[in-house]
This record gives sequence, structure tokens and C-alpha cells, in this order.
Amino acid sequence: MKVHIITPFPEMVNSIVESSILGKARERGCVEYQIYNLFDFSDKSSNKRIDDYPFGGGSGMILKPEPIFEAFKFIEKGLHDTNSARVIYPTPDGKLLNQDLSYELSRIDEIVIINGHYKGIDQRVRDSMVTDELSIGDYVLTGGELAGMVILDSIVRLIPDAINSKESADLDSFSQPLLDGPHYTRPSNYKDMKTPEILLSGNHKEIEKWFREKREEKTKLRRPDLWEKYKQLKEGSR
Ligand code: 6GU
Repeated sequence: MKVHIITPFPEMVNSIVESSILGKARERGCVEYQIYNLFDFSDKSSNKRIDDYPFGGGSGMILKPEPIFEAFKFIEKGLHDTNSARVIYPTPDGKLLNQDLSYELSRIDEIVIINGHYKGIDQRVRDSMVTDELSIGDYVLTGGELAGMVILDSIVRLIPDAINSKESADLDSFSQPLLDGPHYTRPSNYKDMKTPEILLSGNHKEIEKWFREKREEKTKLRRPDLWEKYKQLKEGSR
């Protein structure tokens, strides 16, 4: 996968893709990142401004269309297939990201992420090049960078071979509509806080049953919406 990221904060984005799973995935050759500084595409005649006041009034600044169109034109020239590429704009008024969509996006060869900032970007950018307007939850962040990196992280870890064991991705909360259960590691007894006996028993069948029960309990309590989905899937598979 090749990921192109347009941002007014290239250092911030770079420090994130260099470290963590995102950096590991690059080392493993699963993904390449190309970061574009939005200021490099600003119009010299407007004093390198990348934002401006909103028409019609209102608070906050809006990213101007020209630099983003210019950056996109530059990226587009290097794309293998413009039609299958996906262009993501992280925004709190977007469609809510979920694991199914992350899976779908992890199978795409070329992804462009446009990280807006301030109050937003000019609507003409959204209308003419964005394919996926995505939100990461019902709360507001100061800018699109962090949200964009969250979206990218959730996609990259699902690329085959990007992380150590595919299993750990498969067992995640949300790969099945069940939350993850409790985990323990050595020492089995830490200051009298003990690991449940069953996990030390070596009885794999019983351990699996115990994990499933814990996951079900937690899901029922915390996420009634997922619990309903899970029950339906279970009935369907009978
Ligand atoms: Cl994608 N961006 C910002 N700025 N805030 C958010 C978000 C995105 N998703 C939830 N809150």
C-alpha cells in the first residue's frame, strides 16, 4: 500500500508514521508513506497563506482550496490507478469509522489522506476529490492530524504481514462483535493479586470457554448494541 498524506504539520505526521506499528509496517515493506507539506503548495501571491476567513461569516479559519488542489494534482500524477485510489478526509461530520471499513481500506493499493485543520477545508475540495469523509467518534479534536493518524493506524495494522501475528488482529475487539477479555502475564501472583487459576491449568478447552464468557459478560455490560449484533450472529450460525 502507498499512503500519501497532505498536511500543514509534516513533522508531526512524520514522527507518528516513523514510530509504532506504522513504522514497523514500513520496515516490513507492507506500506510506504509520502508526506506533503501543504505550505509547499501555497500560492506565492497570497503570501503563502493556506487558510482564510469563511464567506458568510462565522468563527475559525478555512483551508483555502488552491494549495490542496495543487498538492492533489501533484500526487495524482504519480498514482497507478486514479479510479481505485481512495481519498480520505478526516472530519467530525464524516461517516463513523468502524472495523469493517478499516478492513476494506486495508485492501486498497493507494490512499490519500487530506488532514484539514482549523475549522475545516473549502467545500469544493470535499466535493471534487474526497471519496471518504470519516469521523473517529462523537467528540471534537483540535485538528485532523490525530484523527487521520488514528484512521491510518487502524488500516495499516490489518494489511497482511504488517504486524507480527495476524491472529492478534483477528481476536481483537470488533473483529467479532465481542469486546476483548482480560489478559494476565507473569508473575502469576503479584502482591497477592492472583491470576485466575483456570489460566494456569493448561486445559485449553476450558480456558477458551472462560475467555468467551468474560468477553460476553463485558460486551453485555458495556456495549448493548454489540451484544444484540453478537446474539443475532450466534443464532444465524446455529
Ligand atoms: Cl476525523 N477530526 C476532528 N478534528 N475531530 C474529530 C474527528 C475528526 N473525529 C472525531 N472528532
